[in-house]
Parts: sequence; structure tokens; C-alpha cells
Amino acid sequence: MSGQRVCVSDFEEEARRVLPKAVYDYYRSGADEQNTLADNVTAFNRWYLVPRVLRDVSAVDLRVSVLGQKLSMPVCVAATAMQRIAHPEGETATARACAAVGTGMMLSSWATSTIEEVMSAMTASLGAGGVLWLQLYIYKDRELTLSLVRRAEEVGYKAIFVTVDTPYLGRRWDDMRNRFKLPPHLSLSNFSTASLAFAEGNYGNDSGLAVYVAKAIDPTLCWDDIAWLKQHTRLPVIVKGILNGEDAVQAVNYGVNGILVSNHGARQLDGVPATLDVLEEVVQAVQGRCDVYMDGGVRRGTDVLKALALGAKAVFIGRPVLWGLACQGEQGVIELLELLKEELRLAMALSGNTPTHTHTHTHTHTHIYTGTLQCV
Ligand code: HOC
Repeated sequence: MSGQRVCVSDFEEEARRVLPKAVYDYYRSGADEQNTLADNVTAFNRWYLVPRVLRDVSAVDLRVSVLGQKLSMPVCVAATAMQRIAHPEGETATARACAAVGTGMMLSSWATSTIEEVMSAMTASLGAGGVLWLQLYIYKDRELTLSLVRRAEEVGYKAIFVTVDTPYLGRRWDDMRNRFKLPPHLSLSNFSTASLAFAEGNYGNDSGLAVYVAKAIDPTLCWDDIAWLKQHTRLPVIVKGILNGEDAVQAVNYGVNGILVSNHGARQLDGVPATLDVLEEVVQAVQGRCDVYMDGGVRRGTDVLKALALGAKAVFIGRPVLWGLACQGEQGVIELLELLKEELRLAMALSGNTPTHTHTHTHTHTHIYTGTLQCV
């Protein structure tokens, strides 16, 4: 461990030093020229918070209810694949950290720990209590897809986030140049079938990841598959990867329980808008018929506040959690989540948000009048 970490970039800088280059590159990078990757972050700087003063902000309340579960703050952990390459305890450390902080974790189905192991880690933790959701891809093998859903239901996961932006994997140049692969001692733990092992191989001028995705994921997916998934689970289904109002309305018409505005951390199609820039369009399109969440570029408490003010019920963070995990395992993730919580608390206080005001923020095209935002 190095010096004091006071912001998310400190975690990233330390993680960059401790991780093998191919691992850091895999997590950091976006697709192609990475224009959307940069834009996800800078989009937040295009908005200004306009504070209200003299409003007794001594009791800012960050608690929120997400899909019926009470969380200590509207900052949740996004699905990121193969966390044991960041730290030996991988997803189980992240789950314990979420339990300690009292927030939700979306487990990648491409995890290096099983659905059951991660639930055990979370429930064994003495923390304030967290919530687990499963991120799901719809595989060519529909029975296999449903077996993951059943396993999640059985051990107490509370929702399914189905990713809809990955019929094929985006081109990530660093992974191709690095010939990225999982180290031999690790595997995609949720699959016992050899056909879905992420094996070593000669991938030519490509990354093993793209070849794997092409093998596993069904590119014929369409809206009826969402209806199919809804029919086969009693858990809430949230579509992850919506970037415009028309798809959002379609999702609502197919009965989804929530929408996650996401461009997959800018790792799929370069040149799509920053998620913050389309959040409001999606929120307006669904007209309150389901909750809207967002991920992409959230690095500061003020970013969280801006996303909430533009209509997100909660935000999800991916890369910052991996940096915390790489720096110091469970403790690193706790520290990272507590940092964002404290930054959000301060941002809310300094902008005049109190628990007693109603949720009626206003804004022009660049200025958010945050004094009346309510988080719960
Ligand atoms: C084993 C295949 O969501 C990412 C992940 C998916 C990577 C494919 C993993 O890297 O964006």
C-alpha cells in the first residue's frame, strides 16, 4: 500500500502500479479509439450544481430503496468480469465490502467465483447488510441461461440484470495486443461445461475474449427473449444497456422492472453518447413506469448527485471498485465505497439537499438547481 488515497484517481494510480499490465489494460480500456470512454467521464463536467443555502443540512439522508431493497446509499457495484485477476479473493471480497457498507452488488455471470460462493461471502459478513443481483447474458444455450437464473433464485439473489448490448464483443485494442487471457489457475466458475470454459488458444489477430463471446452469446437476441426471460423467473428483470428513449419505452412495454442506462463502460460501440447525456431522455420516456439506473464515468460524489438530479434512482460503479479491490481487497473496496458515500454526503449538504424536501429539482441545459433534490 502507498500513500493516502483521497479520491478515486488515487485508487486507480495505485492499482495501475500493482496490477499486471494486461490486467490493468483489460479493466481500464474501452472500445476502439475510446472516445466514449473519455466522454463518459467528461459529460459530468458539462453540468453545474447550483446550490441553495441556509437550509439546515445537518441531517443529509443517503438511504435509498432499489428494487425493493433498502440500501445505505444510491451507489451500487456494477458487474465486472473475472475479479480474481484483480485480487485473489475477487468477487467474494467485493461482496463482503458491499455488506459492510450496506449496498448492492451486481455479480457478473462471467465471475471467477460461483453465484453460491458470493452469496455465502455476503451473508457470512458481519456488515450492515448488502444485496446481490445477478448480471445475465442470454446464451445460445437457453437451458444453461435458465440454470444460472435458478441458482440465483435459490440462494437469494434479488434481481436479474440482463445485458443487451453484447451480441458480439467490442474491439478493445489493448486486449488484442496483449493477447489477454485468464491465468491457468482461474476459470469462469459458474460454468462446469467444457464448451463454456474460457480456454487458452490461438486467437490470431483477436483477443480470446471476443472469440469466447462469439461462441457463447446468441446474436439473434430480440425483445421476445426478454419476454421469455420474464416468463421464467419470479425475480425483477432489469435491462442493462439502454441508450435511448425508444428502446426504453419498448423495455417498459415488455414489462421490465427497471432500466440501466449503460454503454458497458464504453467497451462495446465507440462513438455512442455518454450515459449521462442520455439519462434524461430515458427518464422522460418511461414516465415513471419503472426505475431508471445509470452507470458510466461516475468517479465523484458530485457525479452521483448530478445523475440523481437528472432522474437516476441510483448509480452503478465498475472500474473504481476494481481499483479498490486491486489496492487492498475487501478493505480497499470498503474504503472506496465509503469515500464515494462521504463525497456524496458532502455534495448534498453543500448544495442544500435535505431529507425534508420533495423530489422536484429543476435545471436548464447546463445548470442543475439541486436544492430540492431528495434521494430516498
Ligand atoms: C470471458 C469473456 O463485460 C467486458 C465484460 C465481458 C468480457 C468477456 C468475458 O469485458 O466488458
